[in-house]
Amino acid sequence: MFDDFMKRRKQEQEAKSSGRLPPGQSLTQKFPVLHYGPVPMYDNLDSWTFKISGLLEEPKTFNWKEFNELPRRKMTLDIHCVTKWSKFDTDWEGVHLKDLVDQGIVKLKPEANFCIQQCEFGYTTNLPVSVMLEDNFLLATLYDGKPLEPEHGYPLRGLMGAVAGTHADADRYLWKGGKWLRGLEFVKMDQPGFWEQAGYSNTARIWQEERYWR
Ligand SMILES: Nc1nc2c(c(=O)[nH]1)N[C@H]1C(S)=C(S)[C@@H](COP(=O)(O)O)O[C@H]1N2
Ligand SMILES: [Mo]
Repeated sequence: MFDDFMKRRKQEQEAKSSGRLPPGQSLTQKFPVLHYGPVPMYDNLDSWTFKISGLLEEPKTFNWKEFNELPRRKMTLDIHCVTKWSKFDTDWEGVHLKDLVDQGIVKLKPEANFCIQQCEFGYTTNLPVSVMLEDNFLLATLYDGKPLEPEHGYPLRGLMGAVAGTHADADRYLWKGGKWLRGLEFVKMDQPGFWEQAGYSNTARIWQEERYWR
């Protein structure tokens, strides 16, 4: 017990001095669960769809099988929660928006400035499209090589993290990834989402410690 504690303290000191731990954060080995409202339960994914709508040349709807046939990526990210825990080296697999854009599967209109993640039960969160095209955001279906746990967003979540060793402007707190994701809507004007309207920072940049705006 005490050894574990000392080990964690040591790792945390190292993480801080290496600049990998953002201001005000502590390291955890666990994977805490955080959200508002119930966890959706699926008997099967037969009627699950993923809709891409708004400012694009043609709207798209994918069923679960089609979604899994899209180009895929694996990513390892450090994740940082606004409630002050950080977890290093988390392994994810899923679909990256940039691949969909590069391969012409999603054709954005030039005025598509922001993207709203639309989740079960009406949860939304908003990001500039430029941020979602970076290497620290994924539409994730697998964590640690396995389907997501229900409470972590099964079957699909937006995942926002940071690439270890970089301090990118695109690095945002974890709430910028919506669990139980069912669609993306591209819009011209920004639309603050659920936590943003509840008082969390709209921009949520971790290295600037943008946690709350009131
Ligand atoms: N649909 C939905 N997604 C959500 C939330 C939520 O309330 N509903 N909370 C966000 C918050 S505040 C955080 S910190 C992360 C937590 O993800 P985790 O439970 O997998 O750790 O999910 C985010 N995604
Ligand atoms: Mo959070």
